[in-house]
Amino acid sequence: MHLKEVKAPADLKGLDYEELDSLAAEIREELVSTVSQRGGHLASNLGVVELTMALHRVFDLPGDKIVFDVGHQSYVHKLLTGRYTLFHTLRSFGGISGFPKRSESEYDVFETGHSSTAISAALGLARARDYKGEKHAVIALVGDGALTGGMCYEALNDAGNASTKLIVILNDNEMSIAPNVGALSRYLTNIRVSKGWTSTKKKVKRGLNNIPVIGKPVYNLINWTKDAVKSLLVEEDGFFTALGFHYFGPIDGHDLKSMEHTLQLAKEFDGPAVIHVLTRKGHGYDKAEEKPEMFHGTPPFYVETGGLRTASKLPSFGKTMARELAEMAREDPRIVTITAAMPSGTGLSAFQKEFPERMLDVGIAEEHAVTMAAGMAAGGMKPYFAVYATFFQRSYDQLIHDVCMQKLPVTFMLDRAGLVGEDGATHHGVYDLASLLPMPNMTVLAPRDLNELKAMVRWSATYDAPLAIRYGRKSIDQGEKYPYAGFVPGKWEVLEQGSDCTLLAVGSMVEEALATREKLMNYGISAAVVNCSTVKPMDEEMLRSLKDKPIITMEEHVLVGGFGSAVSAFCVAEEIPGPLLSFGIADTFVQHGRRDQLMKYLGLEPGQMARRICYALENKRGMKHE
Ligand SMILES: Cc1ncc(C[n+]2csc(CCOP(=O)(O)OP(=O)(O)O)c2C)c(N)n1
Repeated sequence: MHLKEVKAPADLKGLDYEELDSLAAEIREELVSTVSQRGGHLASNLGVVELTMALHRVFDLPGDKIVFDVGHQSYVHKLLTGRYTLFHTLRSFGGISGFPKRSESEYDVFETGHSSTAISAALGLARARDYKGEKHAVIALVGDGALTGGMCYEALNDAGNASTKLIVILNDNEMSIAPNVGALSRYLTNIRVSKGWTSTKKKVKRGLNNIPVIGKPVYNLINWTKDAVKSLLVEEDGFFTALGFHYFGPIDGHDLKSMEHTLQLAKEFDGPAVIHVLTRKGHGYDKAEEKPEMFHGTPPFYVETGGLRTASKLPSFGKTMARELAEMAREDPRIVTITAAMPSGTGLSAFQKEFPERMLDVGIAEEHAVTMAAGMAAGGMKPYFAVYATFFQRSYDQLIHDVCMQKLPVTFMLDRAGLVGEDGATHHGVYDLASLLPMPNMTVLAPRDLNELKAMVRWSATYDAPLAIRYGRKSIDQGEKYPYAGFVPGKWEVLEQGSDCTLLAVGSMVEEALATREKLMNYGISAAVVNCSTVKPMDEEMLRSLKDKPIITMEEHVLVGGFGSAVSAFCVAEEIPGPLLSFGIADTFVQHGRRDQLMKYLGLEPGQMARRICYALENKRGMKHE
């Protein structure tokens, strides 16, 4: 049977192991080919091909339920649940999502994107089942990286005590995005070693597979199977057992037969069970096996070489920040940086290269990272927590209670603020201002380009209170046309003068405001453009000085609680005219697609904004004439 003939998981059930092997090879080929065009989470999906097939053969979805932690490894599941023909639209505007989506399929029972939620969600589904007197299985598929997140322990603690029937599959590939960290990761290594498993990474012998361009993995299947069955007989006497779970494993996650055997045992077990599965990230595509971190989430690439199809000419905001901090750290021993399992994504690996002992990877633990940073600040250090704006949402109470209330000098470098594009709704960083602006003692900055970011980072070392600097995924350098004049906190920068209205723009929207200004000229409208780089505190003096002309705010953030709202509130309090228009993100979850497509969808493309401004100014004039 070919992959294109698989319409539902039931189609897998009658296949023999030879057919299943060739189906696995086809799945890998499809994964590599589609992700090479669309970008996405390749290495994690290559690692769970057999695991996902085994799950669909042993369990009966959609009656039985699987919750995918993070959900980035759900592509194989999508391919096996009737979405093969749509798979080429992966992560594109209007296409299928890179994460589980309830609206996409009845086989996607719970949506994820942020890490470490699956055990809680699965326990909820299991309890709902029990209340309703139903009998189906509920499974949480969790990576060893995700298991560094605190919610997992709250859920395990609750589930082990409840003795509800629930299966947790721990997909242990020894990697988060980067190599996994922490004491629990060490514990998992100990289990592997004590049960006679050498490091799965070491066990890989790269090479051939029966996929032409992908290469063929070679290892001794017979040994794997024997080991797997043997290890099942060994009772774990440790962490999971202590929490009230029955522990199965470790088993070879690329050996379909032994995995099915274990899943069947767990299916029949009446209580909470953990199955410890060993997989290899990137399995079956040599480039991804060699560089699992790079192929964790990749932009489009060439299959033959693994090289990216388009490489950005500019360094990212994150890398620029990290290099600047490294320079400063040479002189300032107080500076330490923190990441929650994202050293490369945040750019901090550039800092880590020079100061490995001053870059702390705390695991996928954003809440802990914030309070730990607060502790470091209270102890006299100068911590910088670099984190994607969307994952920072996790740390809201820690921000209030541990940082702002005590006015501790923790600096948050909020990356991917704004629309992130293809990762979609769970990943857009559009709620950070709404959480930061109401917070007493908080200062919030947003650079218009890389040069301004550097100046802000320099300045941050002299600042002794909570600070957040937000910047987007798209790198911007305006040095040629708008050379940077120097950062003065609390002072906005007039980039262009104009007599008809003033565009007040934040961060990434400064570039869009300048483009909108050009478009407005075609309508005979002269607009000033102001870079509002200190979002809090606002430049109140400038705002007051603008009261005689219409002002228009622009931000890549939700409208409620964002910059436009803050300007409106100030104007109401001062009894001066508020914004004529506020551009930002409406009250909706924005789906996936290229940033330019999403901006257009939201009416934030410069031509669209110029037209709206033109109508609004005409209406205003019309009202004056009446
Ligand atoms: C709260 C949160 N922080 C950070 C991330 C970014 N992230 C996505 S996947 C991942 C690593 C997950 O590792 P693991 O669970 O072991 O899965 P694997 O990719 O190794 O299969 C991270 C850090 C996230 N999705 N959610």
